[in-house]
Amino acid sequence: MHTAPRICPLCEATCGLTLTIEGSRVTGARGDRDDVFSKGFICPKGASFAELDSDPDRLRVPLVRKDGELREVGWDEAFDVIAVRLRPLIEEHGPQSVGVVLGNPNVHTMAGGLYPSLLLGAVGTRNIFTASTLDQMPKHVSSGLLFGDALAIPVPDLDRTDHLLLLGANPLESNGSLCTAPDFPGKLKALRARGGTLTVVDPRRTRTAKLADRHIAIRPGTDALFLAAVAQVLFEEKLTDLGPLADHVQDVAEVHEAVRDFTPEAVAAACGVDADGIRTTARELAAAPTGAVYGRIGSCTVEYGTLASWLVDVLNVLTGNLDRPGGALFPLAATDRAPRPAAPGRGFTLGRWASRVSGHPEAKGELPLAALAEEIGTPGENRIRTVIALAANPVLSAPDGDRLDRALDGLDFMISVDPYLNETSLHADVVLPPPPPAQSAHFDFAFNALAVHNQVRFTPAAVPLERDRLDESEILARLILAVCGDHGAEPSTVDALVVDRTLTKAVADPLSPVHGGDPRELASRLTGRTGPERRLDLMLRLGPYGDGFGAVPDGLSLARLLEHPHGIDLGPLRPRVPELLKTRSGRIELLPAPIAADLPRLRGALAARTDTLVLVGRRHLRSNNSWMHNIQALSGGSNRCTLQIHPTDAARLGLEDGKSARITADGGAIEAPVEITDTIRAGVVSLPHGWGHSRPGTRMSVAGRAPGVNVNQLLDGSRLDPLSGTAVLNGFPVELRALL
Ligand SMILES: Nc1nc2c(c(=O)[nH]1)N[C@H]1C(S)=C(S)[C@@H](COP(=O)(O)OP(=O)(O)OC[C@H]3O[C@@H](n4cnc5c(=O)[nH]c(N)nc54)[C@H](O)[C@@H]3O)O[C@H]1N2
Ligand SMILES: Nc1nc2c(c(=O)[nH]1)N[C@H]1C(S)=C(S)[C@@H](COP(=O)(O)OP(=O)(O)OC[C@H]3O[C@@H](n4cnc5c(=O)[nH]c(N)nc54)[C@H](O)[C@@H]3O)O[C@H]1N2
Ligand code: SF4
Ligand SMILES: [Mo]
Repeated sequence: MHTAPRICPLCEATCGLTLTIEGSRVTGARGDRDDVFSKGFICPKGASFAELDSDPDRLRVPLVRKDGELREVGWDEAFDVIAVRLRPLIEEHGPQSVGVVLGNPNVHTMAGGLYPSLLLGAVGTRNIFTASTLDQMPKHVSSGLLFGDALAIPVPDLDRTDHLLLLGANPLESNGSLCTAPDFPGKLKALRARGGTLTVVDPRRTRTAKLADRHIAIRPGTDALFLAAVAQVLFEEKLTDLGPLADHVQDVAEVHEAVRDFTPEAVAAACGVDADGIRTTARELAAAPTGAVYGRIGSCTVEYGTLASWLVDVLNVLTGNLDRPGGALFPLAATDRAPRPAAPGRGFTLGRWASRVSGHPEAKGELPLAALAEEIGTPGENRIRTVIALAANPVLSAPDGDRLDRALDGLDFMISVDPYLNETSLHADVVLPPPPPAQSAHFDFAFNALAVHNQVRFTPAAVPLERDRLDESEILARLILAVCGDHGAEPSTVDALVVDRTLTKAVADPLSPVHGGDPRELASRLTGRTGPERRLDLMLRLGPYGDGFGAVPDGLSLARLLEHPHGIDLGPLRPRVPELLKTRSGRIELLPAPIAADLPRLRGALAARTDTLVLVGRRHLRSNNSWMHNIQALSGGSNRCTLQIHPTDAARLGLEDGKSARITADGGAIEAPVEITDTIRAGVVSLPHGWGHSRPGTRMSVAGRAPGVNVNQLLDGSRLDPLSGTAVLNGFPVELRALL
């Protein structure tokens, strides 16, 4: 029996775990007290790592459809099938006939960080759909427009702030999102213990809201109105103070003009909150020595998601909190681009192309995942005929799974890279299962760039790869080779190509520490046992803390990182403006044109009906989207798919606790057990997502025993935040009826 460190891949907090290993099996997990970032924190999901890793329902070998049935085959045979079928389909129908779907776990694996962009390049399709358009795309769009970089997302400085205004997030259940912070609950408690204040805006009195000094139970979908009113008060009461940031911001007066009509009194009825509460929120935010505004799912996946996301940072700017310690800052990760002298950039453009059927504009190169079914099912040139799904379960995660279900059945060819035979992968012609997490090395490419403290950690595979297994990196590299017509070539050639391309560019760059060097000689100095590890070494060495291949003697490299199995602390977040700005003006563009053009729509919301019942989602600590209901240790108890409703609404509609209700909306009707609770605002009901494991043909035995219902069946995919193409998953109207 021995132990090994492993960074937890199960949520954005990226806690360090200490795995107990017997032989080559993981038998336990506890928090790693020596981890420089998480310092021993663990949650029930991390604690169930062993069960999750050894779930007997995980696929061991590839599946290939033969005579209509999925059969187990060897890896070579699976890739032979892909090579024979995929390339000819692309040649016959063109690259746009391929839809690529990237799901959430891609941000939680090394493979998902390193290969999807290469796959997309190899296929050459614009039909790219990811979980982002069910999630944080509004934030990418607002960051793209404000800062010129869709990936420049400010995070609240949780450890130092004096005041946090948190909207539409429930980190006590989710452990945080777009804000990587192990022990988020502890950080909120510490904020209060040091005399700071916490305001939570959420239609539900969540566990996070219970921790707050003030809870504002807003009517769903109206955060943009609320935030606009807070901005209006800041202007009206002369509470704006940009501080040193003022030199780098344009259009402040224009924003003042744009929010003039959104007074607290004007928005109060629509938001369902009192005007005084909005004024107090503005005054407290302005008065705090430092403060941060932070919005998440409940402010993103709503009708005005991009406007709300934009206003979050407008408030951070107006109060001088953007880019200052204690406010909202931009992390600098070890694999980020090394800082360079400030210079105007290329800016961020929306709508460079549009989806074929409904003409949805692209955002950040993506089309709305809600439009995938119609892109497959609607005849015509460039119809999607082939789908490659990497770590995605859109049949449950995206609107109208029934329609997507039928559409996927009509494809010419489908590949799923997925450890489970679930609601989506059951449609594939080839299923390629990655190994359990303990068998892969881990590095957080995505989340270090969203972390509340700069740090870097790498954990090698904790146990060796089992026989008959391929690392997910190798699976994706082989897929890329098949797309390129190089089936059978060494997977490492994909990594070697990237290394060569990156170094060739670096040696030609006068600002690079390797300027003038020889790419081949530099490549020969990379360490790492695998292609992805060598690529990581390259990124670290050319990154902001890197050794520059010797130019910076104490700098970072993979070898140096391996000497620190519990990670290296890179210090608290530091100001990065203006160096990080990539707008055309070289400044923060506070009122971008697409935002200004969307504001009249928000004005319309002032007069919206407030008497309809609307639905919001919720998360449970022992769950994760659609794929962790198969772990016995995490199932049952309060982690259930119930319809939460306020007592007054239940009484009015004749609903009884524990009995079923029929819920009807745009996309159809579902039935769920009623849970009466006064923790939800009247006029609002809540159902969690990721349930509905009752479709025949899946192989998830535990999940199938308590299947729940799919909330996304209530949607037909037509409700989108127009600027980002993000599905409206929160705050849509529903009708209820009691069932006997
Ligand atoms: N109504 C409603 N719908 C929602 C949401 C909501 O709040 N309300 N939330 C949305 C959000 S934020 C998100 S991110 C999406 C998530 O939706 P998806 O992107 O579909 O992600 P998951 O549901 O987590 O499913 C992940 C898939 O990846 C597989 N998987 C797990 N680990 C690995 C791995 O290591 N490698 C590979 N290749 N596959 C793996 C799982 O088996 C599963 O099939 O759902 C969205 N849908
Ligand atoms: N345990 C667990 N952890 C997870 C996940 C999981 O499924 N389970 N999923 C992971 C993923 S993919 C993500 S993206 C993150 C998400 O992390 P969070 O953003 O923290 O997600 P939620 O817990 O869904 O919290 C969203 C909150 O918004 C509220 N809300 C709904 N509509 C509105 C609205 O219009 N306005 C306001 N102000 N609030 C509203 C809901 O009541 C809910 O409490 O969690 C991650 N972590
Ligand atoms: S908080 Fe997230 S990263 Fe930490 S142990 Fe739990 S699931 Fe894993
Ligand atoms: Mo997400």
